[in-house]
Order: sequence, then C-alpha cells, then structure tokens
Amino acid sequence: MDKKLVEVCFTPDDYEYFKGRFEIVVVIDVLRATSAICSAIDNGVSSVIPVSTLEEARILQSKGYLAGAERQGQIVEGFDFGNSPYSYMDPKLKGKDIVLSTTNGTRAINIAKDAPVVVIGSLINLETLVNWLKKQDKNVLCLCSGWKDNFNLEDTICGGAIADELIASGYFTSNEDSSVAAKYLYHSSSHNYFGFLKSSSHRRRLKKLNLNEDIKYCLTPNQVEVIPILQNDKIVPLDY
Ligand code: 3SL
Repeated sequence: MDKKLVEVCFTPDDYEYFKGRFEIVVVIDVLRATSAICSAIDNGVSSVIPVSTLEEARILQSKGYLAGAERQGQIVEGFDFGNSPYSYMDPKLKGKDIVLSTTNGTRAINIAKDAPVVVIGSLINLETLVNWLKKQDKNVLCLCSGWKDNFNLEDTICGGAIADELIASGYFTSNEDSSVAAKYLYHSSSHNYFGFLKSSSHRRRLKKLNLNEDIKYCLTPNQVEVIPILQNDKIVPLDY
C-alpha cells in the first residue's frame, strides 16, 4: 500500500502551493483560536461559525447570534467575548451556535474551506485528532495560521507533532522541508512547550495582555477528546 502524505504549511500565504493535493486539512492556531474552538465544542456548543471579518461577525450578531471577536489579542468592542478558551467553557453556551472572528485562525479556516475535509487541531486535542487521522488513509495537510501571514513557532510545533506521529505509524511520509523543520521544532520543544515558547512573539504579546493562564491552557496537550470539523460553513463536533 502506498504511503499517504502529511505536510506542514507554515502560513496561510503558503497555502496556494499545497492547495488541492490533500483530502484533509487540519487548521492550527494554538494561541488561541483553535484551542478556543476545541474548548467550545468540548463544552457542548452546537457550532462555531468562523468568519474572517468583523463586519460579517457584526451582521450575524445583529441577527441574534452570540459573537466573539479578537484583534491584536484583545476583545473587540461590542462583541460578547474574545478569544479566550475560558470564555467558551461557560455552561450557558451549551447548545448555542456562536460566531467567531479572530486575526488569523478563523481566516485560515476560511482559506482552507474548499478542501474536502477541514478539521480543527490544537495541542489540547492532539492525541484524539492524531488517532483519528491515522485511520483515515488520506493525505493530510497541517495548515498553520501563523501571525498575519508570518511563520510562528507554536502552530509549527503542533503541525510537527501531528506529522511526526503520523509518520511514526508507518502509513505516512512527507517530502517538504517545512515538514522536516516542523518535526525538528516539535522534538526540541515537546519536553516543555511553555518554556520553549518563552521567547515566541505571540506568547510575549499575550503575556503583555496578562493572558498567561490562557497560554498555559493552550500549551497543555490532550485535555479534550473532540475533533471539530467544518461542515456547511459551521464547525461542529465530528462523530468519530
Ligand atoms: O490570530 C488568532 O486567530 C488569535 O488566535 C490570536 S489571539 O491569541 O487571540 O491573540
């Protein structure tokens, strides 16, 4: 049997190069969008509707949806919440459809939305996601959201972890240097993500905003067993 491909794409800007060759795209925004989405789905939120612009979010909010929005790490005025995973753990959100717009994460999800399958990856659902991917017999692309089309460490490390685990299963291989680099970063950091990422740009940005608890939560692997999946423009729990 031919091995399947698993590759890591560093930024949404690089997606064009990979587009069309992968049946499954895993969108990753460890700090914090895809971690927040995993928390929301784990908490029983019915769906998260990812929108790229604040205008789209405002329109949906005016139609009665609860809406979260983040820019520069902060809650955008007029929205119900920002992008902290803790906001999405509120039991009152169970069963609700929620709109979310963030600087990079929701944009990356929308950039990938024409792929046959788009799932949401983070460190907090890593093991569950990897176990599911191993059984799919499909080519997998890990799309890192990065920061404003720039490379970031935390998403790359998570992509490297996924690629490494899939390759270790014996059913996957990778060809691209981006994937090799991501695996090296994963190996260098997996003993202590929090310490390794001390100097990462987004960790510093969030720390300045006193969001250390969010950082710790997002960098603690395997806290939830959900696989959020994009279906008809809404992110819902995959029944795996
Ligand atoms: O860029 C994003 O999508 C966000 O995750 C950034 S932040 O962590 O909310 O600042």
